[in-house]
Amino acid sequence: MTVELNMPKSWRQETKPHKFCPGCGHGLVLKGLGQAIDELGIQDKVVFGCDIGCSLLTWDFFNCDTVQTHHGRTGPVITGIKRARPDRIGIAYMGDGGGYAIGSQHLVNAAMRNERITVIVVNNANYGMTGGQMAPTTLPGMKTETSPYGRDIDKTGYPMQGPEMVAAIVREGAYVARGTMANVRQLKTFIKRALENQIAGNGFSFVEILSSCPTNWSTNAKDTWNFVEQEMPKFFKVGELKVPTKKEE
Ligand SMILES: Cc1ncc(C[n+]2csc(CCOP(=O)(O)OP(=O)(O)O)c2C)c(N)n1
Ligand code: SF4
Repeated sequence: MTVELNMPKSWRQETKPHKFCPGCGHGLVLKGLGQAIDELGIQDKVVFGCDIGCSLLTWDFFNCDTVQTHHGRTGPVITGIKRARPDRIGIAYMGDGGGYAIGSQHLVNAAMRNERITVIVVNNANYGMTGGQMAPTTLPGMKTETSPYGRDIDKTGYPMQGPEMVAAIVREGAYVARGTMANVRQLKTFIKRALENQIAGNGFSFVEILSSCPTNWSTNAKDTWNFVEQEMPKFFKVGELKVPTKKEE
């Protein structure tokens, strides 16, 4: 019996199975992204940039031009490529540590400049690759390697809300949304709309995806799913925050 592989065409089949831990959300996010690339027929135009952190495991993930960057610097690298080659579709893919901690100034400035790129931030509420330290997105009371008694919001503040911040500073023409791995069809739709916004030349597009890290959360399958589906949306509201209404002047 032959088993038919259900993989996006834009995935590199010879590098699968992928390298993420079992139960990791990155795989589902990348499935949605791969399907969006397939449906838009843009595989030959995409330049995919991945960060340091577990996103770097995507350096050989797609049959697309790919660049792996310094931690937090994927946005500037993809911005440079897009400015040099406006005909390309630039995708900057990173974790919440890369996007909201070390790379936060790049995210803010790319959004302020309304760069015609698509940024995807995978929010797993911790620094995954380095062993589960507290991230800007760690939930109040959540235990991590560096918050063993739970995140104390009096000392470390509330979780960073990336899409809300980006939506507040972008200009007309930008697209901003938050999806979740608990709804792959919806996350694919959000990523597809973000890419369409770039293709239309409207402006900056930004999608955060709520995602799992069972290895560092130390959760079983049921608790992992519950955390993504029930706990994370209490602080991170899923949906579209900004949809372009007119092309920027
Ligand atoms: C300039 C720099 N600072 C720190 C590090 C160490 N480092 C590697 S991965 C990482 C955290 C990654 O976390 P995140 O961006 O949330 O991605 P995840 O692994 O959770 O997908 C850190 C701090 C680094 N590689 N380079
Ligand atoms: S450490 Fe966490 S984010 Fe990284 S591959 Fe494993 S489960 Fe995924």
